[in-house]
Amino acid sequence: MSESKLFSPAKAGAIDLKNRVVMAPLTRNRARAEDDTPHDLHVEYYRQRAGAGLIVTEGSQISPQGKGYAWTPGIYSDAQVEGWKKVTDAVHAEGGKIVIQIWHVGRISHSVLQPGGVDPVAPSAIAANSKTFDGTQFIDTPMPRALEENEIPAIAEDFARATRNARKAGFDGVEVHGANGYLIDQFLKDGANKRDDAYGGSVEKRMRFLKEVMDAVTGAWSADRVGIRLSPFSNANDITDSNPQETFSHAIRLLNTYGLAYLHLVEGQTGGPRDIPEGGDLAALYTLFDGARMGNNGYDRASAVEAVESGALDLVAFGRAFISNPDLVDRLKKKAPLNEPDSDTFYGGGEKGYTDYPTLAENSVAAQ
Ligand code: 8OZ
Repeated sequence: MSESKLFSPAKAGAIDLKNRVVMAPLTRNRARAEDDTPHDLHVEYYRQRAGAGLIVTEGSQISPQGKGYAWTPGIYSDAQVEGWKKVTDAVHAEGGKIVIQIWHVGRISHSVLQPGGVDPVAPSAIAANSKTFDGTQFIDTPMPRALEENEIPAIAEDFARATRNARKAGFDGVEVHGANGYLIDQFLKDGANKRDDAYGGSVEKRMRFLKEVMDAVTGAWSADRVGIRLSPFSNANDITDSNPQETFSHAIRLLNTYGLAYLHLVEGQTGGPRDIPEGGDLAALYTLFDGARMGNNGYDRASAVEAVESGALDLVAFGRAFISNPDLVDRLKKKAPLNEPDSDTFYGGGEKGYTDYPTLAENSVAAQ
């Protein structure tokens, strides 16, 4: 029996992947509370999942200001770099590849999560009708402060520092989080960006922040080690755009000028239906892009095999299935049943629901 192309090697820019199954970025809220540092639990969690062709880590804040939820890890301090180094060493020892997702949440935060208790920042002073998690409960995201024009370049520089730190920590590359209603998406989409300066108004102006971030990141590491995640049609975190097909066609043309490792698209609503609104065309967006195409959202074995064999995608990212199946690639190869994820342990806590999901071999021992 010939194996599906899903299990064949691929390249994402300069990164060689042993198969085309990607572990999607997954927020798990288990960093050390005092300094947002990943630790031994993260080493074990990512080591267990090194069978993926590529692991994309959970979103990791580029600065204290970029944090939006309790216990998400950072990639701005030396202690965080040291913590991540242990993770990348463990994944590499198992023959895996791993990139870090670098993140600034913008308005999806709260003063209780911000240094000095200040308001979170955004392109415009428009509150998102959304929630964040403060470590105890879900709380409404508040009215943000609109960034001054002269504050914005420093945020792009924070992305550059995060990229240099990722390199020091031994990652194979970085994924810029441009999706799901966080800061880059807030600048891109006109529902959240009402600026009338150089960073808002026309599509070109709304893309300026993205351009400054990509200039900074690709200045810190070669572009063939840099991927980006976008969610053109998602309304996650109360984000809207009046013409996403046009906005994201422009954005992808801009991204093509860098020679990036990959484009990662959330297809439809983040963690929800795959439906695309009237006038939207995902295939057209993928076709515009000149690098590896990674798709995500609700794929199963059959739809992932089909997407890769038809040539629609080069790589398929699985989220929930990787939470509960550390050996997901092995299971997909064997068409074995999957463990069901327990949503009560997705966010926060310790090893329960994190590093204690059984492999196929452990399942069969348990069944005896
Ligand atoms: C779930 C919970 C908190 C954050 C995203 C980083 O949607 C997230 C996230 C997901 O991209």
